[in-house]
Amino acid sequence: MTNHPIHIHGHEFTVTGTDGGFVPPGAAWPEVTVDIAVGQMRAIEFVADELGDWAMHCHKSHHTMNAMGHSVKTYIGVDLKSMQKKVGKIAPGYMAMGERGMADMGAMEMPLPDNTLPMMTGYAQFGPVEMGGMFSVLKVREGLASGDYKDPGWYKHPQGTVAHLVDERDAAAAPRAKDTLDPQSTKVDVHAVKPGGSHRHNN
Ligand SMILES: [Cu+2]
Repeated sequence: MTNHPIHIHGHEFTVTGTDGGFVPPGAAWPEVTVDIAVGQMRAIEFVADELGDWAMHCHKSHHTMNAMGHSVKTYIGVDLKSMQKKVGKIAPGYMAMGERGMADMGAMEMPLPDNTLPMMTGYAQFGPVEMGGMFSVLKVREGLASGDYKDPGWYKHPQGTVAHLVDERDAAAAPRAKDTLDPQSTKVDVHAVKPGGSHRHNN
């Protein structure tokens, strides 16, 4: 019983409906996140024209990282070894998790207590999907028929568009600031890229 700021990647949408019905076109507003209170409904509309697999999810991180328990903290970046040891003394078998995000949890697929939904599960093409709960994947493809909800499979990224680790031996030496510095001068060349320009929300 809480509100859910629902967010999609890759597209802007228009909020076109509330519980009172569809709003007049002039009153619809552009968004990428719409907060939905308890018991509320919102209609959103957008043109799905950015090809890819896009996250559609609640923007409260604990709603996508556990079974929506509001008193559970996230532990990203925290070294939990000593805590695991201490808690393990009174609760044998206790597992501290979550310090590296939730991929470990997604990969584990451990047995669950009765009447409990999995915190997260499922793999995508790059490994475990690190979100669960109020999270889905929006698959935008060319040529999908209207009303065709068959799974089109994972998006085939055009060659050269997927980030990957570069082997240090193959990589050219990264330029360092000192290489471009005149030792006699205190001037430094700075190259800044101003964000914006395009208003696309597709990262
Ligand atoms: Cu939520």
